[in-house]
Amino acid sequence: MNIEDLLSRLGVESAASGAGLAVSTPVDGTEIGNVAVDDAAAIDAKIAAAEAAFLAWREVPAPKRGELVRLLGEALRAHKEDLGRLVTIECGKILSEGLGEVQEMIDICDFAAGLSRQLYGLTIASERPGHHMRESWHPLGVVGVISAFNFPVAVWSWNAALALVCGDSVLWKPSEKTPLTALAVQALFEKAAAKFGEAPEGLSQVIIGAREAGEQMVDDPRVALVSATGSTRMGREVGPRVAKRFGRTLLELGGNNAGVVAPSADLDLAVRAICFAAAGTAGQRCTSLRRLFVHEEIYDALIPRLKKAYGSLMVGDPSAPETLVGPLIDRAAFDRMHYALDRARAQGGAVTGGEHVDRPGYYVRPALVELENHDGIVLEETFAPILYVFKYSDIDDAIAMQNSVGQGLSSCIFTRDVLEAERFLSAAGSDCGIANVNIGPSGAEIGGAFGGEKETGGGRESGSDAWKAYMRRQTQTVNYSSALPLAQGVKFDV
Ligand code: UN1
Repeated sequence: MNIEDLLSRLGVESAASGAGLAVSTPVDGTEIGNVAVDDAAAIDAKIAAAEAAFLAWREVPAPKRGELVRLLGEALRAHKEDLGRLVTIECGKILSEGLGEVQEMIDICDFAAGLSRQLYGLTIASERPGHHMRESWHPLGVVGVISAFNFPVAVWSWNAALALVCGDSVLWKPSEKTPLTALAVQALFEKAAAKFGEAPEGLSQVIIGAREAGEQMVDDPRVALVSATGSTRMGREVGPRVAKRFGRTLLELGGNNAGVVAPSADLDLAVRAICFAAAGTAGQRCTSLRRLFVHEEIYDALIPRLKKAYGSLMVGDPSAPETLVGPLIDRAAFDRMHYALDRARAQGGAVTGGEHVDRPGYYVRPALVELENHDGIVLEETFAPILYVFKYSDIDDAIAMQNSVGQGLSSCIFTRDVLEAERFLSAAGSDCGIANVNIGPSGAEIGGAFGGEKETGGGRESGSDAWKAYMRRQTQTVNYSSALPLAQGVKFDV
């Protein structure tokens, strides 16, 4: 596939401006582009343009703003195949997942277009006669989006589609590993904006650069909300920096997601779900399954089946239809996987799989690690297809163990026992932002709020009422009488 043709169909002039940031594909490690980077002055100008765009956009009626997002969804529908392929080439996920990622973008555009007529506030009973109170939601300002390589386009859309209908402008700093897909999405946005006809200049822009580019956006008081997706380490830097200037953050950070397989589980279903969640996307989702607690009664029935299924997973070219596991993103990811496996072995783990697959790029066989003690490397998120497996005998112990990590993104239980399932979902159950029954922890739909607790950062993106993070709340009290009764019965007669 000629990358220049693909980009030009998506509306990107050239991927070879030659000015600074080299882009390579994890498919075989070759260079596929070299894109111009924004220096500090260019970023400053983009922030200024975003601020000016916000001032105009906030006065456009929300349903009209929704029309722009609807047009963006149409552009994405028309270019789903090309953009999905570009995602596969640039970040290495298999084609059906590349296409699925674009589908998530389309879905959130549909959701946001509907939402643009439903940015509801409350009416509140006033304690004073002749008064009424209400709560209004107003546009917030410039929204800065920092996204990671593993969902190079969808994460932007979960933020941008909501931010745009909420009346905000958007500045996007994509991962430096995946700038081409960002430029393609920007081109599609511009196509939609041209069709819409009334979008202010600078309403949605991309900033290309490395860490300093993100830092400049994070520190700039004109950026009202920084929505950052990535590692907990990154969030620990972004959070305090934005808080220092009293800006807002929406953090969607690391996960160390677990699954519990209970005695009554449908094992066929569990094996399929575990393979997709732990080995799919080469373990490079923040929702990937990383720890599995298997009840002692079914351990010897499940684990051999899981090993057999692991052994049959096709690892290779992510564009080939039979492939289920594509490459790791780069050498550093490959090294981190091997470091984790070495540590697991040193902790007494029995490793199955995990071998390097001999072809250009960094391809590995997904690894299963059977362990007795839940500690050490298990408590860390390694962005690779490693599944740590433990035996349990008591459901409450399994839940306590699943909760005993820093992260709190996603979780699941495989059971046909309704009491156990409800216990897992109860206040005393999973402590994660996402808890599933008879489904793996990954592959969430856009309709729910997406994000997690503890070191995952607490932010929620996408569905439900996540839109509220992109607006400011105003409590309004109106006196329609000619008296001036004070709240709480205070007397102040002048
Ligand atoms: C991520 O890996 O950053 O639930 C997000 C899922 C996707 C989102 C993953 N909808 O796996």
